[in-house]
Amino acid sequence: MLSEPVDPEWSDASADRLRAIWKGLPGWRYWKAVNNSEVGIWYSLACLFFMLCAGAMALIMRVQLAVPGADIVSADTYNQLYTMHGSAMMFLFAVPMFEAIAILLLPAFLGARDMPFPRLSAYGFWCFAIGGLFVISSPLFGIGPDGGWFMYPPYSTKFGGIGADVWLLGLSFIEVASIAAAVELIVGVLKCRPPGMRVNIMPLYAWYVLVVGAMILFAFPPLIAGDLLFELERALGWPFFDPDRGGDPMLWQHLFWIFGHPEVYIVFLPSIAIAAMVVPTAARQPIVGYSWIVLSAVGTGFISFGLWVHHMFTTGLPNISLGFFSAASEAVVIPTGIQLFAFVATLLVGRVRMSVPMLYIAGSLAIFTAGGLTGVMVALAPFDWQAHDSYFVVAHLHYTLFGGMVFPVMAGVSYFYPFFTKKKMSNTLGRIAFWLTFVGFNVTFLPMHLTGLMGMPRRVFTYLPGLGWDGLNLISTVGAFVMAAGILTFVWDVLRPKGNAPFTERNPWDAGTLEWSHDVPDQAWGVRSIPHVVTRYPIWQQPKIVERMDAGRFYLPDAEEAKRETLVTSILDARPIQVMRVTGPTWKTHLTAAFTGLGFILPTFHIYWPAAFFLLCAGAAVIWWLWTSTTPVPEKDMKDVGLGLKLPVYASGPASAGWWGVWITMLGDMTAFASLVFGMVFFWTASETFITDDTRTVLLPWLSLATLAVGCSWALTVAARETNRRGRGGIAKFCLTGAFVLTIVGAGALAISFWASDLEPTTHSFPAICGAITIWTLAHLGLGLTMQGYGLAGMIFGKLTTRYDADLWNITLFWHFMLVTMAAAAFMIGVFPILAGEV
Ligand code: HEM
Ligand SMILES: [Cu+2]
Repeated sequence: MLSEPVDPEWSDASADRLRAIWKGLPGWRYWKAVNNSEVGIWYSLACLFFMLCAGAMALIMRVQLAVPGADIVSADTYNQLYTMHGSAMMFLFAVPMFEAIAILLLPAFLGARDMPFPRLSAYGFWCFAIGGLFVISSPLFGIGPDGGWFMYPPYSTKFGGIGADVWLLGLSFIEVASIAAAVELIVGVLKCRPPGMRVNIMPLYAWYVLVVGAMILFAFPPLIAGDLLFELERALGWPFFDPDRGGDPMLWQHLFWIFGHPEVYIVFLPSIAIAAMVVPTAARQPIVGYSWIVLSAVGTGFISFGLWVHHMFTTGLPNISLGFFSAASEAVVIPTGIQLFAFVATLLVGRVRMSVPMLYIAGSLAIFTAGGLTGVMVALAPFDWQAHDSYFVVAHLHYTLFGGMVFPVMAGVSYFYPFFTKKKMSNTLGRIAFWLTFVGFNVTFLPMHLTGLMGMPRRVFTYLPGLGWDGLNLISTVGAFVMAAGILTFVWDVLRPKGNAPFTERNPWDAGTLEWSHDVPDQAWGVRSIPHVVTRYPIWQQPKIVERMDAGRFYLPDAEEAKRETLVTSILDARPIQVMRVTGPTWKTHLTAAFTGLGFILPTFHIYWPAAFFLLCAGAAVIWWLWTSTTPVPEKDMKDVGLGLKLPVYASGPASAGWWGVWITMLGDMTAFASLVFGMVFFWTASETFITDDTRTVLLPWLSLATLAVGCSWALTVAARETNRRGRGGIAKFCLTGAFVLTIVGAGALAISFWASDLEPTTHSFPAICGAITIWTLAHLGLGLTMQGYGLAGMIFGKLTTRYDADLWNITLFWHFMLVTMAAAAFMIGVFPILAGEV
């Protein structure tokens, strides 16, 4: 069947229909786009912009440090500069750059037409852009955060103007967007692969996206929970980190580094993923040790969550923890080593072409290995006691970040550039940029090892002459400018207009993976038809595949109903299960992002009521957006997708991508909640005065009522789904109404149990953490209530029926997690204090 010729007339007509529906809008309406190709480009350019800002701040710091006693900037400005430099590089460049590139590339790797939830990525991008501009511009107005990129209390809870609020609220806002993108990427990898692409043949890049997405899901929520506690302390005086009132600044350090260490790997693994795509192409040889690489990537992901304490070696922890975390930190060398060795092996067995991308990969391997070696040094606690907070650490972290992130990203950009723009970057400029950056980098950071060992502390705005640091600092500053020249050359080559340059051929590097099947010049539809893939390097290993894709021989070659469509397949073996209709251009996402932005940014200036109002508006905008676009009732049940296959157009429950989206989001949500619970247990183990004989607790009868009501509300929600499924719509409506009422009762009782009790959160960490858990649970009840109302409205207005019940499945899924949250909250604030202190 595959080899039959296609009717040319049909082929042209169907191509026209596809083009029409995927085409972007002209003029200013271009900005309504939600396609992964548009959003991905904006996202990457925004990250690049933030990177350049943060780099400029670094140059100012280097000028200030060039000679002893300089006064280019004041101490106060210097503090803001390094804080913003570090924070922006990590939160506005390293992580979002990964997500931007992944959003841009992933569908192409998978032969999909778009990401599963295009509007979600657009929303995430606009949130990121608003929040990022707000945070990065704060030093211009002198209100930048100045507590360092890890914001340790007590300094940051007590001093520093509103800078800490800018950091906490601005970055939390961005972290939410990062999690949204991670959810989308995970669902993309799990559910949007082409038919036949079992997990064990998917491109390594997709594996890394999956691992890193999962890491973001478990690493960011503890930080968000920490931000919440921090902001409650700053705004309302709840003493989580104040030892005078039973708090403990170490809790912040734990929550921060439970995020902060995996963050290092969140930054590093996606870059390894780029190497995993460039290396086989450069060696013209499938990657050596595919399964080993996958196992090591997953292993690195796991181990990286067990290392955070190595950032706290100097805080006076017990020796047993030092030993354990030191050993674990050394252990991560093994999976990292395996991945690097697999690349080296591939290069050894292949015939390597030293293309520009390969040059950057080689540079990255060299620099990262050097950074890894100093990592092995600082992972030894006794060495770290000496090197901690010195320039040795600054040198170490930049070696890992440049080797593990900046160079691979440069490799990726020059490698994929022809894929995005159909033009090539200049070979000469590429090599000049590489050598300037590489040499400049080493001239800047190599001497810092020495300045550090000679005792220069990090985060100082100046130093005295005659300490032996002068010459080394001057060299570092000169090197920084050489490196800046290299990076600017590279950026110029990326951005310079290439109007006259000819289009490149289609697969300029002779790569084997699916993304290079894209047509030249590019079409917004991505692939002309979605292929059946049975090998790891289809272009190398499945003859004629590109030709047949182009001819529209495979799946979804047409857009008969003028809808944007892509295939959904099963998780392990990629059996086709649904034709998913994805959403198109809109302004709703911008509106929602603007409201969300105001809701986060206004509290920075201590403007609370308008902020609450705008958050409500954001909620309303989300409802409007979901109501008008997600899971619409289709005009027909089944659709012929080509090659004789008929698939349903609608799916609900575990077959649908949306259900998985909710599931994965809730995993992140539970992680944040678990971090609050961790906080409570931490206080209890760390302080003897946390629960004492005269500790008072919440009102237990009201708490019990709340738990009971929420439990019943959950049961009724499940009952609504089941009765609806069996065609008993009337009963279902009745159940859901009952659930709605019970949720209100439960939330009310929970609020009373805390606020009518004697607990006064500002007095001590115990009432404060109980209050935080109560607020968290109440907020979720509010969300659960909204969902129940949404479902009810859906039933009344015919959007939700027996057959089309995806929303109800998703609502019920949320409620499973709601039940767990409520039960755990009730246990922690009601039962645990009694067990723990015999109160
Ligand atoms: C353009 C080249 C860069 C230069 C010249 C540079 C320079 C510096 C300097 C001098 C410091 C120490 C400030 C101090 O302790 O007083 C620093 C800190 C830092 N840099 Fe960079 N950097 C560069 C690129 C990067 C990149 C690409 C990243 C991450 C992806 C990064 C992440 C950090 C972090 C996390 C800190 C710690 C900030 C803190 O102490 O709170 N830097 N950088
Ligand atoms: Cu670490």
